[in-house]
Amino acid sequence: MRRSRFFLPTLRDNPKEAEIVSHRLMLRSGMVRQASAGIYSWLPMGLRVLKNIERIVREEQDRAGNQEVLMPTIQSADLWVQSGRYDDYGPEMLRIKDRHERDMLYGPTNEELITDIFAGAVRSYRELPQKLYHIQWKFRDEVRPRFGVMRGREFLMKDAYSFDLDYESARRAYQVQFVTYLRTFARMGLRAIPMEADTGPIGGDLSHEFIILAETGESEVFCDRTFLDYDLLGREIDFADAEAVGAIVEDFTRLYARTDEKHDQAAFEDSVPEARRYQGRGIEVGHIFYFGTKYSKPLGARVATAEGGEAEVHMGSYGIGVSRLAGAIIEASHDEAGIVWPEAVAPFRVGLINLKAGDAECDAACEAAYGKLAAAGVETLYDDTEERAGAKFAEMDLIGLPWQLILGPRGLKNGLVELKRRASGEREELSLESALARLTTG
Ligand code: 5CA
Repeated sequence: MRRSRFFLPTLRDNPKEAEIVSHRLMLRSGMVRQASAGIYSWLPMGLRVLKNIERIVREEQDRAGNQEVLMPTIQSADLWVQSGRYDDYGPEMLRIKDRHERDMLYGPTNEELITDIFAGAVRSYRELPQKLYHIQWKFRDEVRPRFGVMRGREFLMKDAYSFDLDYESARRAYQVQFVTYLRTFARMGLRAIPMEADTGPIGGDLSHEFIILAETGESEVFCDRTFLDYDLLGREIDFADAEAVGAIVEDFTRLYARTDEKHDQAAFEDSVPEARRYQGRGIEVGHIFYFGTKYSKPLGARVATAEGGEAEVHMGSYGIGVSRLAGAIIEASHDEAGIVWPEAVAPFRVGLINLKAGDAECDAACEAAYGKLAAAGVETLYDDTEERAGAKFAEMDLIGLPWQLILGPRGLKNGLVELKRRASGEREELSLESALARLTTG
């Protein structure tokens, strides 16, 4: 993509309404624009990141044997009346009437709808287990939408649902999602710690929130600092091996880690030596629940059992805040100059800077480099504009692409270009061929 053509409305100054760094940087780097309170448009730069996050979430859900569906954003109120949540959900739910005066709503989550789909299709224990997920926009009329996409009213969520014959099998499904979450967040360069959590309006008695430690987080958390040295699972997992999966969950739930609703100061002090106690704030990027028959009972999700009877299925639901993650990753990865994107979610891998646009030799070298990167499938933002060098550097640092490839007439005379790693700030002078070789491998 050529910078001169790219729709990238960056801001020089800090927008006043943004209280936290990720919100400031998302606005300044032209990723999103607010449409109304807690509702955002995603501009090209932001959408590229959102899609990368979504792709990782999808790949990991698929890998663990979940099947993707797509349910609508607008739901009929009927199922919610049946489950008893139509009244429970209160003013957070956006209620709508259609032209026939029927009660509809913009889904804040999908337990009811998915349970109804399941109940209409599955009759026998032989068809279990089932694991379905979708990635869809949700709406919650939050009391205090704030921090940009971190607490929006409209937000993108991955929600998965599991259906099992009994508790034991449902617990395995829960554990597989638990481990899948560790992998998913690790791939985004995040250290997300699973913490015992309250179940809120979703309900149930077993639940973990996945939390990134950050002072700007909205959750108050208490945990053992040992987590900060944990290998959070970049490695491959055999999900068919229930014992191996169970062992990982065991390993991660052994240490004290709880959100404030579940916190017990005496237990914390008993189990964690003072020097290892972390008490601070965190960002909830995922939340998983086991809630047994809470929805299958009222919505009639029953299957025939091997013994000739009938049983309500045991369910769990598993959420990831896909749009919130865009902000959370920035909270975890930035410096004074701007965003530092981890490779896996970066909107482009390389920023190619032409230090003297209009200079025939420099233009030709940049065009050649741009062509080679494109041919190798390396996503590149080519700054071909006539801005000053200083402004180009500042903007590249702000938007945080992992690599900067810098070409100027002075270096080119000696056959040299500059390669800068955004994360470390390390710069190296080398030949264009060596630089391209570096960027097109790995
Ligand atoms: N049905 C369950 C699991 S599928 C559920 O809705 N869980 S949740 O309420 O915890 O939401 C799942 C995830 O969505 C949260 O962990 C959080 O990362 C994200 N999320 C929740 N509310 C918002 C919001 N207002 N703005 C942005 N992300 C949100």
